[in-house]
Amino acid sequence: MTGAVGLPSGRAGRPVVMGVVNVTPDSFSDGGAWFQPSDALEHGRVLRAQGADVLDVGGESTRPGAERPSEAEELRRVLPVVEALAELGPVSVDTMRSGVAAAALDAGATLVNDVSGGLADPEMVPLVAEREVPLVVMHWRGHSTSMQSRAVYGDVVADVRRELAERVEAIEAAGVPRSRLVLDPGFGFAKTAAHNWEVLRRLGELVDLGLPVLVGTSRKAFLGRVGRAAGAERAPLERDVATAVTTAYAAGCGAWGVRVHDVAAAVDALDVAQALMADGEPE
Ligand code: PMM
Repeated sequence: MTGAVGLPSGRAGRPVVMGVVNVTPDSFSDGGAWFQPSDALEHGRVLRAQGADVLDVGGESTRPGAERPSEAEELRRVLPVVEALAELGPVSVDTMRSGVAAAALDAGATLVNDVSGGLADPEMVPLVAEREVPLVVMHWRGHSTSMQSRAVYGDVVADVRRELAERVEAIEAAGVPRSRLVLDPGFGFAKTAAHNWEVLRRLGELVDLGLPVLVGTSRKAFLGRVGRAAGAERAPLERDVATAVTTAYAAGCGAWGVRVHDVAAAVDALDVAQALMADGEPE
């Protein structure tokens, strides 16, 4: 094994832009447009050219109610794409399976994005400890088939904050230093629209935990409904302007990074946010 891998950073002081490459037939956000490896590769190249700092390659849809693919199928989907895209720059693998993470790291990925925060597979945290790579620890309460029944909170922000802090403690105790962890509140995972809005409004309380925070609101359903009558929601592909707004807002709250489908819009939004937060005339 070579030495430990650090966290990626954003260009020119901007937050990190993680571009989504879903190699799935059934993701809510892009309707399976990149299911063929050649299409996923081409899409990844475009996102990289648009300014993505990291490409997040995933082979399992986590939309509410989704059935899981087998591990063999997940490997078949992601490995060729990870291998080819890793030649162009940093790649993360979006998986809950340690076997898929291990193979993706062997193929050139340098970051693991586990939406279960290491809970779904007990071998995930030991693998990340051994490989000395960064880990995105998302707030998670169960697989997609059952997660919406778990959307029960006292104070959603306090509960997410506490559950993430507990994960950090357990993961650190298992040998992954906190300097390699990124937290993610898990928008849309075991959360109603009201919960998502509350977490986004109070994002600063999660940033205050002192670890980098990744924000994944891109194209999610709660952005589709706002301002629209019931039955007139924006379709997923019509949510990129709304996502650009949450991206700029996340930057203002001190987020470390955003996970987005429309990378060009995110880069624009972050440039404007950065100009707003700077002193004097922007460059
Ligand atoms: N959302 C999805 C998948 N992976 N990973 C992180 N860290 N955070 C998220 O919010 C997240 C994720 C589901 O949406 P997709 O269809 O856009 O991949």
